[in-house]
Amino acid sequence: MRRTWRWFGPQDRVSVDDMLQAGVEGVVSALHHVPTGAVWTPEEIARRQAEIARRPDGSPSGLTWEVVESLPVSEAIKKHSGDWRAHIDAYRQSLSNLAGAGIEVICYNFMPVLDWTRTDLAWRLPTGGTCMRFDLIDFAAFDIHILERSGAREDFPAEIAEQADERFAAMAEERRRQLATNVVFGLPGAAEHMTLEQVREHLAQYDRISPEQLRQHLIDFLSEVVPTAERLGLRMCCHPDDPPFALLGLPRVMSTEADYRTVLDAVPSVASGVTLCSGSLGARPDNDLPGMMERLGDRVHFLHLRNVKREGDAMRGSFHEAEHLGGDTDMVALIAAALAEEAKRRAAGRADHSIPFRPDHGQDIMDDLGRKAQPGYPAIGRMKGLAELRGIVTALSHERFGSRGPGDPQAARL
Ligand code: DNO
Repeated sequence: MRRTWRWFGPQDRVSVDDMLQAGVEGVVSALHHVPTGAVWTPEEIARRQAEIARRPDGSPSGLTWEVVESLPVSEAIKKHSGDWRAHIDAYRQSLSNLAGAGIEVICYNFMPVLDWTRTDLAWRLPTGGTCMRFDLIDFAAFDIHILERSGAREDFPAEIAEQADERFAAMAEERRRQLATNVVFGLPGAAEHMTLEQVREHLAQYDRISPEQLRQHLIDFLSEVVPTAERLGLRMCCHPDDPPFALLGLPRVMSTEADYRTVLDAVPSVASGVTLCSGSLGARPDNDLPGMMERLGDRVHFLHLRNVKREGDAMRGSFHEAEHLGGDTDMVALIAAALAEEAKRRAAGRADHSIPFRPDHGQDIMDDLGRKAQPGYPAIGRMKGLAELRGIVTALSHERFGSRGPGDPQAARL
């Protein structure tokens, strides 16, 4: 398993040296400044590669850009509207330019309007550290009372809507403003402070798009770009919905194992695969992460290892981002399944037998608390996660004590 780390570019408060000190082998990055739908040019790709290759003192870092996260899919492609065909051509051109630069793994998602959503970006833990949290009652208060989306109340169980009424009534003006900012943080254009009116406009455009239709648009998109990816030797991998349930009346189609199975079967090429994000998928009690790794494994091209603690048994409920070995996902079993998949690939002679993983998100602890890195992407919290995950990988791979895959007598002990 290859240790990777998400880096947002030179403005990232976590430096190339920090990555080296954390024990990173490869870098995950994206050209966040290129507008969605436009081509990633060879020049811009080469510039980011050079930034990754150089330490702050100018000496070589020895690191390379190994995974793209994300090459974003435009809203036009998701809706089959406007310039969507031109955006597909641009997507293919970007894939070709990335392949030309030697980058093979391309992560993307197919969430309409929203990327990830939380109600708290810095929720205080008993230790004094902070983490991100999704509180369903706060979210309902936003949807019903701040966004005032028509039909919002009916989208929640009656008791949640009532609790949201009470919570909103007691909420200070400052918290109302902060809640709105937190929820729309993942919306495209959030950096330009999208107004609530603009959010409503984006949402309205999905009024007539059912989940079945959105799924078909995803399959259409893959049918168009996967042959190109295949020819170029690339591995595309779809990130799940985060959180993995319907929000704001939007269709969501990559939330469960069945969702993945449908899309993988519809475009049966190894170039179309999965970003298995244990944190996103783990927010639903019916997602069995080690089992998904076992069953979807041959198409998993990228792993996001993160843990969430669900605050109840509901299929759609509150959760917070736990420590990497805390929370509800059995991380040891998940990593064992990933190592077993790698062993199968080695036996089959697959060149992609080493699966890149990154410690996804981290709690803000120690010096992270003043550093103001991207929410979810602190230096020390992620380094702690990486160290813990690396310990499991090392132990399970140990030639005397660990499992080296199926058939190994040690495997039974896991
Ligand atoms: C959040 C991330 C997501 C992810 C995209 C992938 O921290 O995991 O924003 O990068 O959904 O396309």
